[in-house]
Amino acid sequence: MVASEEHEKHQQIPFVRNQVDIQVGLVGDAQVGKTSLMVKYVQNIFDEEYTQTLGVNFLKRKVNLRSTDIVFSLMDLGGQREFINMLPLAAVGSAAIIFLFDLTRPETLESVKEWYRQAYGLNNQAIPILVGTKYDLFIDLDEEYQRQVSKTALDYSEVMDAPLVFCSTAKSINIQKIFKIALAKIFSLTLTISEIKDTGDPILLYKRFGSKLSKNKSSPSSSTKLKTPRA
Ligand SMILES: Nc1nc2c(ncn2[C@@H]2O[C@H](COP(=O)(O)OP(=O)(O)OP(=O)(O)O)[C@@H](O)[C@H]2O)c(=O)[nH]1
Ligand SMILES: [Mg+2]
Repeated sequence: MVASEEHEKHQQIPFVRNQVDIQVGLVGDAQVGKTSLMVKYVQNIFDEEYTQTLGVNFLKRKVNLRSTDIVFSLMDLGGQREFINMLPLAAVGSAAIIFLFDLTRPETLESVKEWYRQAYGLNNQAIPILVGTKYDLFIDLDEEYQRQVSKTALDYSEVMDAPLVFCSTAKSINIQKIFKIALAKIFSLTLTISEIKDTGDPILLYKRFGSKLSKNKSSPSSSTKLKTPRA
């Protein structure tokens, strides 16, 4: 084959990018905002109306990481207790599991213990990420309540060795960052996103959590009782 033909042949070969599929599970009590977060991240839509998830929702989103296409398969489990038998669909095979609670309903943070215990029993390799939702409503609640929830959430994230993010799907706060953190922790990459630590701000803490080398994870056992929020 002459040189010019060789050249032409090379040009006809399409450039094939690597593709890596990553499953991420979303779990937490009913109405904490799991479906809203997933739909916002994948379709950039927010719906104020609640539609209960019956079983499991599934959406995909592709992102680029250097020369690789990462395809996120997001598995969103309905939070009603009756769907707990479908937890394996969200937990088994997931590289990361996002545990969501509603920042305005402290009992949903308390429930994370049980969600974590059950999910961890099915998959103890997944990176856990703890996400407090509805930050837009949380900032209108009294400061003492905010301080207490933030402290308890941090206690939980420490025991779970999970990055902690407060987000608002309604106001598009910290949504993309949750998945950037998931990706970084799964592949042990360095992230340059600034951390946010102050009470009243949309907390974003990830640097010291979720290192693949960390071992002794256990369930949160914090007995701190949270007060009911006041507007
Ligand atoms: N203000 C505010 N409302 C939100 C936010 N995220 C979700 N919601 C609302 O909270 C309600 C519940 O959201 P969903 O995403 O359906 O909750 P879910 O966790 O999927 O609930 P289940 O499917 O029953 O497990 C809906 O009315 C949403 O519009 C948020 O960031 N801010
Ligand atoms: Mg749902």
